[in-house]
Amino acid sequence: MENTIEQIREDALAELANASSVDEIKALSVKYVGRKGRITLFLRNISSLPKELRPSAGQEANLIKQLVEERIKEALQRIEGSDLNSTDYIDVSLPGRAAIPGILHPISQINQQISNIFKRLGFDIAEGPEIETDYYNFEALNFPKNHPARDMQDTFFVSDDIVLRTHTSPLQIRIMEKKHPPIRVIMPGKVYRCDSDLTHTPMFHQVEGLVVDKNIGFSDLKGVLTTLVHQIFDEEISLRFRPSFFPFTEPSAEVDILCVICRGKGCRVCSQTGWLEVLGSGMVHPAVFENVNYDTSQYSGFAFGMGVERIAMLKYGIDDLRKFFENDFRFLRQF
Ligand code: 2U9
Repeated sequence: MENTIEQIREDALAELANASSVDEIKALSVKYVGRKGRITLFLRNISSLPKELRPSAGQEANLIKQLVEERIKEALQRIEGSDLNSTDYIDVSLPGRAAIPGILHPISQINQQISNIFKRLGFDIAEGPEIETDYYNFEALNFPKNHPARDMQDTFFVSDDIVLRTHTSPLQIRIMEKKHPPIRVIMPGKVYRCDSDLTHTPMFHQVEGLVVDKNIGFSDLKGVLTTLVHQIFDEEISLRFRPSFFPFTEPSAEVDILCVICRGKGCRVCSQTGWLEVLGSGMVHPAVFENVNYDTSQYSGFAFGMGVERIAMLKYGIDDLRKFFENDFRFLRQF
């Protein structure tokens, strides 16, 4: 009888070593350790052995049964390439996980919205270098030599003469150098200022615009910017044009909207003024036109600029500028 269990063991191990499919292994499992398997029957028949042989035969048969069962499991793992007992066993019957569709960053969405508004108004869209010369960033735009914007505290200098553009305005100069009026163009792009706190980041997005033609007046500026603001904020919100100063425009005006939070009553967001600044604008300074050899007796124009992050914060009621740059999907997926 002990020879027989040895024989069963050898047969089982040899057959398992040669098995090459899951079905074959399952059939061998039935053949050796199933209800009527060879090892099972051997164990069942132990009672027919002489009494003194029963304990050692039983012990050996049980060890062989354990060994064969282990080899069956190993053979299955070898073929299926997975550990059936481990927690990362793949349950192929589970439903698949849906891929999260990508979305445009809220700044890109606002940029696109602004571009679409201007495309409908007949404007071109231009892009240009983010590293500029002192001439295009300041000199040609009528910034005097001692203007604070030229200070290290406000501008990133690459060298004495090269800066990271502090606004997209240098591009307007480049365009006017190449093209005669009429000009209707907007310039979306990244700009850089040496500033970092709750409401300022060293890089932010700006959209500036320029219109030059015969007979362009302040009323054209007001008409275009009123249309822009109404379309961005999806309603005919009240605007006010407040006198201001920029080196490249004269007269200049900052544009405010009625506070979107308190509707003019005064609150923390509008610093109790009832108004929120959204744009800077003005009629292009004659000195700027002279720098690009435009005849100021024939042509006039207006220009404007806005910070895209600021517009997005007001439109969506976001109080912390840093949220745009953290790339937290829980924040971004809301837009
Ligand atoms: C040329 C002539 C004039 C562009 C202008 C502003 C007013 C302005 C700010 C808004 C918020 C910058 O992003 S911000 O910090 N911009 O207030 N920009 S007029 O005027 C130009 C540009 C180019 C040749």
